[in-house]
Amino acid sequence: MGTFPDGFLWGAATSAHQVEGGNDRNDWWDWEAIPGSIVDGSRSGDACGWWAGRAEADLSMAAALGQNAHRLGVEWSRLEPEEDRFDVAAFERYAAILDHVRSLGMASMVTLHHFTLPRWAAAKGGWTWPGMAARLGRFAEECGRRLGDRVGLWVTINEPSVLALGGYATRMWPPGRASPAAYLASLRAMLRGHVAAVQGLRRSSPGRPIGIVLNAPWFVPARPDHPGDRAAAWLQDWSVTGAIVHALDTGMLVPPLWPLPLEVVGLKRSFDFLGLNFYGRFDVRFDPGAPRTGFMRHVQPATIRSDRVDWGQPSPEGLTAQLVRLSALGVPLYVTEHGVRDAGDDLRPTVLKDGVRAVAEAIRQGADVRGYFHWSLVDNFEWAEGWSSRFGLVEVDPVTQVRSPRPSAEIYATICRGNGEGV
Ligand code: IFM
Repeated sequence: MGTFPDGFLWGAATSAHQVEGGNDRNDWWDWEAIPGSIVDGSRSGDACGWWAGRAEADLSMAAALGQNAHRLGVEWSRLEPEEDRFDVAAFERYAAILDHVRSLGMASMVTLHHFTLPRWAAAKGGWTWPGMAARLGRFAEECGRRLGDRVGLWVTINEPSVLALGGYATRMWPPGRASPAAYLASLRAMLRGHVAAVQGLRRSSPGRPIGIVLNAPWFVPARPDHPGDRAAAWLQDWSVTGAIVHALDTGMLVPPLWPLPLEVVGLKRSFDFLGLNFYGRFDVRFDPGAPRTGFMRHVQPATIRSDRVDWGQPSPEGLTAQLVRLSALGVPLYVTEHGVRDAGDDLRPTVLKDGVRAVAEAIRQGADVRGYFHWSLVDNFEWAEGWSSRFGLVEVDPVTQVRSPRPSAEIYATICRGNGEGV
């Protein structure tokens, strides 16, 4: 037997708002309309046309490219356009998409909350509204009831720390709160939302594995022996990843999430698997002259960087390290996203192959990794980057909707068909 177990999931990931098009009832639709909010002035618009019918062709293309699984999202604002009013036709459209996935022999992983909020929930304050967690729980229960028999794996929330950073600590994303207190409050609320979603899904979709997806960048000291760099790297990791992993592991909020240890009832080990989204390594340097960025700076080379966003330096070692770290929690792991901003497909072949080797190395070191989902199947609406950052194995022209597979699509197909061997 090779390194990757039989039944390993090889797929790509997408999220609802980024590919569907016409999602005009959520907070992102409104945010995109604010001048200056999207770097290239673009809008999600028709996105990749999945809602209008292109999902099936793209998923068939994924299957033809050797993929045996797909991670997709459902859009809360479609399914619950007004508080407590669920849209039966929208559930039917997702049921049709999931039936298509199944008819292709592919497994599905479905994310309930991937950054966007229905307008009615955003209007109440989003993740700083005290009722938010319970609303996610109610929504999750309804999704379980109506779609549960079609879903392989459920994900409650995608990347709480990234949403908290973009929307609550800064003004990059809605609701643009730019407040450290809101950052922490939103994280606490998302952890509670995860618990409520798990409870809702357990009631309506019993027996289906449920997980949460964490983005865990690899923060390393720029000068390995420098005490200031070491402390800064540790602190950044702790506030972005470590405190959340600790909370999921023990059920306890500790600083900076809460000043004194505080239990969140139901949180401890409230997941059947964990998803890791991994993009890169950040070299952290202590900088006494940078109080606004917590006395630290990132000094890694600008490999996956746009004018406003840095995804870090591609780092197979970091991917292995984070998988091995999460394996300490004792549940199966999935790489739920890994990829690179690279319209020219210059870096992607190497990032992809190195990434798969890094997963193999984590498995050799004892991590129970069950799948790898590349971000992304197709170019899509990259949040505040608009259409200016391209992550697809397949290029998409958002105007003509023409698809053009990049060389990486075929490289990945060979990996998928060979179950990861011989990379
Ligand atoms: O496009 C995003 C995705 O929605 C969440 N994880 C990171 C990706 C690339 O930035």
